[in-house]
Amino acid sequence: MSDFVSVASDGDVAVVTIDNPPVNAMSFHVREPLHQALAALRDDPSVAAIVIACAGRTFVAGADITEFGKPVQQPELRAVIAVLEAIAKPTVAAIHGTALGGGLELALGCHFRVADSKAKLGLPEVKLGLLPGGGGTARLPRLVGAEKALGMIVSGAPIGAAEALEAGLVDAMFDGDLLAQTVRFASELVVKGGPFLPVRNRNDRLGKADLAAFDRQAAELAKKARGLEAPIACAVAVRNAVTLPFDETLAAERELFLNLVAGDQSRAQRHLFFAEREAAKGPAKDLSRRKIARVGVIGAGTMGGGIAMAFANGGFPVTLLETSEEALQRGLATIDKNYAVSVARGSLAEDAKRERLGLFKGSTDYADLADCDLIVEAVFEEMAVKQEVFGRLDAVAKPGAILATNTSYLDVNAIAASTSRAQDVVGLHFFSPANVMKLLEIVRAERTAPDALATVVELARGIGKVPVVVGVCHGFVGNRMLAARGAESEALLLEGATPSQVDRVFTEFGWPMGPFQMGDLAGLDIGWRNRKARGLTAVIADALCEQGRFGQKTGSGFYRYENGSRTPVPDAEVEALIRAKAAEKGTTPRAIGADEIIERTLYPLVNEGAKILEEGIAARASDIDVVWVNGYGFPVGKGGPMFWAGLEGAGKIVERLEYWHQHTDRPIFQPATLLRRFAETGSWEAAARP
Ligand code: T1G
Repeated sequence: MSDFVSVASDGDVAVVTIDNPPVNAMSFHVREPLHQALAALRDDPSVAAIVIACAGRTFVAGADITEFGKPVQQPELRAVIAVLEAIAKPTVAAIHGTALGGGLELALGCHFRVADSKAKLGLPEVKLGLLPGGGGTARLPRLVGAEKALGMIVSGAPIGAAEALEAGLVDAMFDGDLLAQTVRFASELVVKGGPFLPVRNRNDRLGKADLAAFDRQAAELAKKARGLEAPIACAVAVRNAVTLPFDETLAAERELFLNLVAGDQSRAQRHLFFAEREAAKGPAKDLSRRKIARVGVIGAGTMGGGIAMAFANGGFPVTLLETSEEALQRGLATIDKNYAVSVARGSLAEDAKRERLGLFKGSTDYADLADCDLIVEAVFEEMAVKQEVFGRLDAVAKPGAILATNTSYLDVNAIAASTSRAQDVVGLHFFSPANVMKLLEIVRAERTAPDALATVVELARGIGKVPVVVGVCHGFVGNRMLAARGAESEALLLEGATPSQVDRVFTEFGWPMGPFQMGDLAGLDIGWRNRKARGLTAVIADALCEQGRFGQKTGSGFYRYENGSRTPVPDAEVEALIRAKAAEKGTTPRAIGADEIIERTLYPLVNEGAKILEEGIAARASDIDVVWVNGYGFPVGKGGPMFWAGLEGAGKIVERLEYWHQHTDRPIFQPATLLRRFAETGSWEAAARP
């Protein structure tokens, strides 16, 4: 056999075990021996049934994503499944862990599937800009029906074993020794006798498909695609299962798959898949980790409450500290309400809510933080306030406790300097709402100890965050680049663009919303306060704030929001204000095209990313992509600003930045040296080589 596929016999049941750590991906070195083993077992008269199982922590978690974009090595997964499905003897997949993508498709090639009760099953290919390419779009609908299959494949979300059993995707669910019970399941099939119907021949669920309902569901899902091709292709492929013969469905699936896998969107999404994992590796794996048993959070406001929930959601006991009992109770009440909303939505069970709330301990006394292993402050964003808090923490925290600041911008070195333990200080920049947003910028200060850093990186993954280690500068990676992206916003308005025109260019690019809508959502008063603190002005945004137009929270900002609606309505008053401010500046409005808007917002975004790389604030370009996709809604189909720069053409970006630099002399348009090198070399890695 091979190191990756072995065969053992348990009576007349053959057990094929795949062993390809870490996730049993269906790599070529698995497909080839598996294909051979199945053919041999098919022809072996002593074998009455076949079980396919996996060693390690999971059943096959998919095709090997690293193989995409390279020449295909035969046998392909589809050929392996075809051999499997043609076997007349009963075949059973023993599923534990996560049977995903090509892994679930392999299992669909069996007559039966049995699952450990904690297993998950799904077809997440859409998250890679693909669709199931191993027959999943033809076989899954035959087991669970077209509409359930459509939802699973277009969302890419896995389902649990119990739901899979209920839906008909698995035939039995076990606890305990999965393999032994699967072998017994297979032996009983032998006794019962066949014939055993392959999935491809099961058409009864399809016959009941309500195509009109299916099309309505597909149309609803298409609205959320936001320019992504894969969700649309997934719906087409699943619909084919209802309307076409099996083999034609497979052929159509193959064509759709080949089109997607070669496209920029899938390349971008596969880039992000590996980029997130690369970023989460943080410092070297071999560093020791500090034990984190209890977390303290200072501040029970929006950020502090969200951060506390993020840790409680990860199972950590949390001590939540506020300055007064009234503020503390208000914060705890908000947390309770947030969990209640999740329960009402059905995304959290009532007992889970009680369990999580049971993890909270409220206090107004710093001394109560003495038993915390990690303490995160989320107090007012002012250096003096933060330094006072850290000074007090230095006095009460136990030795070795990690002291983290949630600052969005401030110098973590200066905060660390207000303690006697700078080696224990790190930044944990959560994004609001902290219990929801995935991104966590982990700020490595000059003296942050490597083991402290490694501890919080691993902890971040453990609570479901996407960690990116960043260096100290004003705004770290995300907010510093956000400032560059927004630097021209006022100029664009004064020169003739309208807020809705700029926002429309962004949404057509694939952003969930544009900068002006985003400002209204977050609250214009936040930027206004920051500008005043730094002696800066923004004539239009300041004027709006002076009129009390803070955005959605006040019913108007750059847009009007009627009767509490969140729908932005262009406001003639705002456009008149813009015209008046332009006249004061002697600026004559002109027509501004979409290209110019992109060049004056997204090109500076890329350029600032290049400067951040040059300064070592980010370790790699893909980290910056992870920040922007997970923290700011950069469209996944474009892979993040640094990946997109390659799609857009770095040479073109440099040329246009030079043009705007000549016309405005503004520093954000001065092309970074590393961007020029990227234009010459074609990759950020090559550009960074001396
Ligand atoms: N191919 C190659 N490497 C993979 C991989 C895959 N499918 N899945 C994971 N890895 C690597 C990953 O890069 C990391 O490597 C290590 O395994 C641990 O992963 C034909 C076309 C299974 C839920 O999309 O969702 O099948 O960083 O850190 O958090 O229709 O991995 O250690 O060097 O994520 O425990 C469809 C992708 C593929 C599933 C485990 N399948 N994987 O999560 O570990 S396309 C997927 C995951 C396909 C067919 C189509 C997760 C996981 P390194 P990890 P984890």
